[in-house]
Amino acid sequence: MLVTVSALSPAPDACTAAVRNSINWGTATSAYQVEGGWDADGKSPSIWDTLAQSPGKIADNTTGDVACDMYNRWAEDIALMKQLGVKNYRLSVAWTRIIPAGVAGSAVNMAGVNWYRNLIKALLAAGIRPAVTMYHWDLPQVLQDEYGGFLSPKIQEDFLYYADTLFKHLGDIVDQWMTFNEVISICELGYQVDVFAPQANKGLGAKYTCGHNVLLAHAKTMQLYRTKYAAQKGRVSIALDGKWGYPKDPNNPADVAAAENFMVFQYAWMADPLYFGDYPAVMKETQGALLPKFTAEESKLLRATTIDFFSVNFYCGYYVWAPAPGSPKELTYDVGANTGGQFISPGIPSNAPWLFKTPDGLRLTLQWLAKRYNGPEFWITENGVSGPDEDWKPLPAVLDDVYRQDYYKTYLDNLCLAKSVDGVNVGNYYAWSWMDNFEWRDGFKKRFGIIYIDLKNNLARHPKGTAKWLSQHFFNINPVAPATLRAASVARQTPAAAAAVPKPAAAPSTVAVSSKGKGFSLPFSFALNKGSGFGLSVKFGPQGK
Ligand code: GBH
Repeated sequence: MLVTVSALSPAPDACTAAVRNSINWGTATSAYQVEGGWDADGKSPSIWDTLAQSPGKIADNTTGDVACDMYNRWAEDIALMKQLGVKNYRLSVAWTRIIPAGVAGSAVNMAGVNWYRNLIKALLAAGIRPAVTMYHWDLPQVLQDEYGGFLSPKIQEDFLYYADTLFKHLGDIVDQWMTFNEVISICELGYQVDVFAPQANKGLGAKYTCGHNVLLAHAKTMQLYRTKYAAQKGRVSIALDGKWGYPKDPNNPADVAAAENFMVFQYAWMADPLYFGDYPAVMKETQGALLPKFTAEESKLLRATTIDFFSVNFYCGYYVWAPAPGSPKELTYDVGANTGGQFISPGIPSNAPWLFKTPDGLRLTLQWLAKRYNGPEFWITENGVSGPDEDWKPLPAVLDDVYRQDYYKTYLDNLCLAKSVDGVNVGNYYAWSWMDNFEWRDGFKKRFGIIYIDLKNNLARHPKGTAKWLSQHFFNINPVAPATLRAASVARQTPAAAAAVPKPAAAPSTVAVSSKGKGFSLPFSFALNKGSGFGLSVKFGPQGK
């Protein structure tokens, strides 16, 4: 369809051709959110099938049963990606298609394996390089029923068997892997509280137990890949998420310390064990017996299996301030301890209560992580926003997504500054999401796609303005991915290539970023946190669900 959209704005200032050339640009989805085919070809139910199929759980009463029907329409989607010049695509595999019975040693469902093989081969043939997440929240329901899913150490062995199966059957055509997507979402939203499946609601200790099992399953997977599958010569990581913490009053040392802890309790909870073999000191000191301990052997395994690149999902930042004196110690710095309340941010609100436009938060997060972990290669594996009014606006007006274009323009400007000015080693970037999809508890009410999905007309796909903007300035910058994966190593990301990015002669005048800067001076409103009234005034609890 021919549509008129607002004139495409230029590339962000900091994203010079040289900087854009030094990053691999792409877009992302996850299995349950786009595939549909929920019981096709031997697939068993996952905990998200169970949740979404229960009446009243999803905002618009949709499910992922069909979602975007990518299970049947993948050829069309790949053709559209190719048309827009997309060269990198992050997808996830549904565990329940591959090992329907879940447990280690049980049958591999070759129909499921072959669906992914066909998809990935078609991607490669279209010059698109895949990056595959093994677990994006769709746990086999049988494993939840049998032993409580991620609360039992048994999950480690079952996950390892699943990972082994993926390396064995897909490792010849996939060489970029992420074990898990967003441990905070898995463990806090799924096990500590009841926002996401399996809605365990078992408290803070459950979050930490879950995270511990995730870390050990991940480390064992890394070890397996580096021994049994070393010849595949790929790279493996784990996608971590976090919000940037802006100290509410940057001149108040207590707020600055709270914001620092806010970051530690998100990223360092996972990344300190991955890099240093243990949880951060402040977590061990304050969380007491709720936080599990690593044995000497586990700690050694973690240190020996450091991730091959640091994968970050970034959306926004919040204000953070010091907990009230006398707050219970184990809850003091836990980002999810509060319930009720609201997210408070210096940024411009979006139509999702948790998501604000805070573009410099991306740069600040990368600076913080680069410093703590000594400058690893970073991939932004998710970044994006749901557009206002896209759940009701008609075609073609809905495609003119100026709000989203501005989001990407400002965030990518900061990403390019992080690379060219701060020297952060940014390898890949994936816009979330390729298409509007099943946005978990929000169903199709929140649309993150750069491609619009017409729910009223057979799920027809229509590129939004953002897709055209990204296509012109970013996707088409990248060379075609090599068709054979062996050759597709990280040549474009060598230190020499990164060093070749010219630094601007003068520092950009527009963005002043200090490591704990305020960022924005927009008006904001306070909301009282219902309930606890202590701790960081940011929560990840249910929002009117
Ligand atoms: C990502 O998570 C997911 O990886 C992706 O699947 C998803 O589509 C995308 O975000 C957009 O949401 O219900 O108000 O308590 C980002 C982290 C965790 C942010 C859950 C929103 C819900 C908060 N997300 N959170 S609320």
